[in-house]
Amino acid sequence: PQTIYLSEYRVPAYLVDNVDLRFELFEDGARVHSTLAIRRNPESDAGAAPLELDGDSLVLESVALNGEVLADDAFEDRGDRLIVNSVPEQFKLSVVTWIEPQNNTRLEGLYKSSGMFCTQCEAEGFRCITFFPDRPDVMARFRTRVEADKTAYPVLLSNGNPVESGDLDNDRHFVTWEDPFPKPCYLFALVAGDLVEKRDTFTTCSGRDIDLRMYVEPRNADKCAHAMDSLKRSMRWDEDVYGREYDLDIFMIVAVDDFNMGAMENKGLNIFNSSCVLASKETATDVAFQRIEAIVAHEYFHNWSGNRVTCRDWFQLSLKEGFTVLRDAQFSADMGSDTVKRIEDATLMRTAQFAEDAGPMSHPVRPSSYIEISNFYTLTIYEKGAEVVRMIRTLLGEDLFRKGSDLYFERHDGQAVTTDDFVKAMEDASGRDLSQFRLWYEQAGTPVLDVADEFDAERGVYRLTVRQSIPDTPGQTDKQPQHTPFALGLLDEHGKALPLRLSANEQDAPVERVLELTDESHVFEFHGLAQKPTPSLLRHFSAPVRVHYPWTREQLLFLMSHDPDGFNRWDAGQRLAVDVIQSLVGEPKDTPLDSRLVTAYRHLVTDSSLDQALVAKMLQLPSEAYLIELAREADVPAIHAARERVLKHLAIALRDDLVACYRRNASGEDYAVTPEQVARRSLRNTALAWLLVINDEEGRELALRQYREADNMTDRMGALRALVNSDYESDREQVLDDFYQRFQTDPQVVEQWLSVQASSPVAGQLPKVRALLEHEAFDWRNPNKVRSVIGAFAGQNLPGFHAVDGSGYDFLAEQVCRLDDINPQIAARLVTPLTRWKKFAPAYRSQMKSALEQVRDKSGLSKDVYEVVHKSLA
Ligand code: BAL
Ligand code: ZN
Repeated sequence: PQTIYLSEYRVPAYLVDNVDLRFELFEDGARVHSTLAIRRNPESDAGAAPLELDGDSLVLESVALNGEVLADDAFEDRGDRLIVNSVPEQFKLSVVTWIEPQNNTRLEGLYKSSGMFCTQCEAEGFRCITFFPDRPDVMARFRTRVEADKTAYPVLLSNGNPVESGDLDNDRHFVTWEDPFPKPCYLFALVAGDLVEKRDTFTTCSGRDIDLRMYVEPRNADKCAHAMDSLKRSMRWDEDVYGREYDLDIFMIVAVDDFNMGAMENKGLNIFNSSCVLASKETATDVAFQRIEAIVAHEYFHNWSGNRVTCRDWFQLSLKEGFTVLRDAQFSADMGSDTVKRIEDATLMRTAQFAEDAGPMSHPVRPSSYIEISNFYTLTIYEKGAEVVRMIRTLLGEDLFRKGSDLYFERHDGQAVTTDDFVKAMEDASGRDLSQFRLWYEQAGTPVLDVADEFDAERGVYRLTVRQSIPDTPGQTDKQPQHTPFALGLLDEHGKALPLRLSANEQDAPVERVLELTDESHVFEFHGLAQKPTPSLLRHFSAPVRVHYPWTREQLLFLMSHDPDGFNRWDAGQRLAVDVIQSLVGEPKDTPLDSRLVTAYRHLVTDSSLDQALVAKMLQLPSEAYLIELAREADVPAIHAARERVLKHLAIALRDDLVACYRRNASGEDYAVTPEQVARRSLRNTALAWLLVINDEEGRELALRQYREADNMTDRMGALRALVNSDYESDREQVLDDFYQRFQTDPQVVEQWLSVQASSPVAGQLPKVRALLEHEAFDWRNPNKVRSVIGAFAGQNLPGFHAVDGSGYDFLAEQVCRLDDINPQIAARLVTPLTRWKKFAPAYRSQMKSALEQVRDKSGLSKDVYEVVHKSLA
């Protein structure tokens, strides 16, 4: 397969001003009539070069230029390319293609899901619909006529506004849509199906009424309210916080069951994976409710950060994704708790993005090459990209950041631009020099900050030395220090925040500062201190870096209960738990455990005056995935055993407190996804899980009762998960059966049922996971089902996946090979856990590598999987 390089970017030789599409949809295929108004690009030096259009899996029926059907020798159909040799400066090209959506299992382009037609065009799916310059810097106005059987497909949708509709012969009908905004073809969408419509309206800040519509299958009609409310909140928030008003008269959301991604921001017609949009309290957990709110917001925010201003090329993907993830994170923080949201984001970064950045697919936020762009919808592009924009905001301050964002949207509205254009707008609006900061986009790898301190008692000066280093990553060595905001505070021995005087005579010094790191090493002196303070470093996770500082357990315990910064209180608790667990890895079972951990956790469980949302987070022990990421050579069974020991030790010591915590957090009120209620349910379910870890009989009874009596999925699933992960085998089977009987007709709930089993770390799970693949509910063509079983097993059942006999690795290799023929994008995602083979202890490493080699040697490997596997074996 061919590698694409950023350095080889050239402006398009031809531009498309208008696209006229006509879709004839049938059961055995679809005929697509496309007429493109094309002209030479005055900015291109390609002159009268042949016209080249991208294509994939298309049957070409005819080509006409300015209405004249072209003879066979006037063009060349190379399958992935249609070349028209001689074209005038400006012309209309009409192409008719035949496609088979019903057989499209890759779910790229036009395909069928539960009987409806739908599309996914980002990144390069439009070329599976018709021949087109499939690149984001070709922006055109689309007019789309959809024709289909009226009974089977009463709803016909595309981007923009409906301008015409009517009946056709043979019980068919049509609707024509016109999108007034020029857009790249990756934002094209079409839906045809038998769907119910839910309507609402939103009045924008300038007084325009927007028609909001959700389209779902009839069985999901009662699961739309949360997404609709989330949408209205997002629309208001984007006006208030970023000054962005919606621009079309209609905004539509469609839910589909078979979808590779979470959702897609097609102009005016967002298409969602059902699991990321449909919710009722009976079927969705709190986490799902919050995820839906965030994703609805994310897709909506793309209307400006992505659609009005889009990417010049796919190397710039983080231009829209990083910025939009930051925007949705700000929104979620405003809707709930800022600290909790930050904890969740930092956890994802430190557990998964850092692992990606230290692995074989490590790449900069703006990559410089790729084989298959679908492989670059990564945590680095999304989450690290968001952290990079967040750092700009931290460096500029909120007001200048907003000025920069306003300038960016104003300057580039209707354009396809680069991450550099974004940074330039921030520079121009703020007057700040971000030239060194740009390295965050160019250099891969997680920077390490080594922090050392000393106290000069005589001078009352506390000296902090911060050294920055960035590890080598594939293709990149000898990196330059990056411009990094480093937020910190200092505490005295009572936990009081100390003024941070950078010189002896500084008046009114703040108690928190954002220091700016630009050199490899910095020394900061803080004056006027009576005693050596306790540092609270990298507050709010002010940069996506690892901080190494020789914290003592006393310091961590102190910060855990005294740091005024909630994020760092949580962080101190995590560091302490990590330290305790790590000290037990591979040690004999009777190695004593630091009793101070019990004291600290007892305080959390019993003191209801603490912020309960924060406590709910602090009670989550560091995950196995995080402990693996921190290990030099991970021995997963040993890590699992050490973590289990700590968990059991805490649960035994706090047994009565846990029961009391469980009872105290019983919910008497109507279900609502408020931060208070979410915290309560989380605490209650944590207490339950811990009680079942130690086979507590009362805990078991509480779990069974909670399972039976729950009026919402958070509680039912909390009880189910606790039982499934417990040693109570017959209860486990019974509740699993009951759950399936109750919810078998609801795909989103069945996904949760599959996932809770596949991710359960109880021993001997692999045969059960294999059995799930044979279950009537499983479907190889549905990405959610695949993720719920295979993804959950390899990504969450870490002791099962890393079984010492290598059976977990062989299982994954086998399934990836099978899936590669059905849906390469999903196959390439699923193989990820194997690609981290270098991270593990030698016995595991070699078996992982040979499983990867099995995948590599599969015949007809897709370029998606090829890229991931070859890079990780290099
Ligand atoms: N653009 C792909 C889906 C998303 O990030 O919103
Ligand atoms: Zn996005």
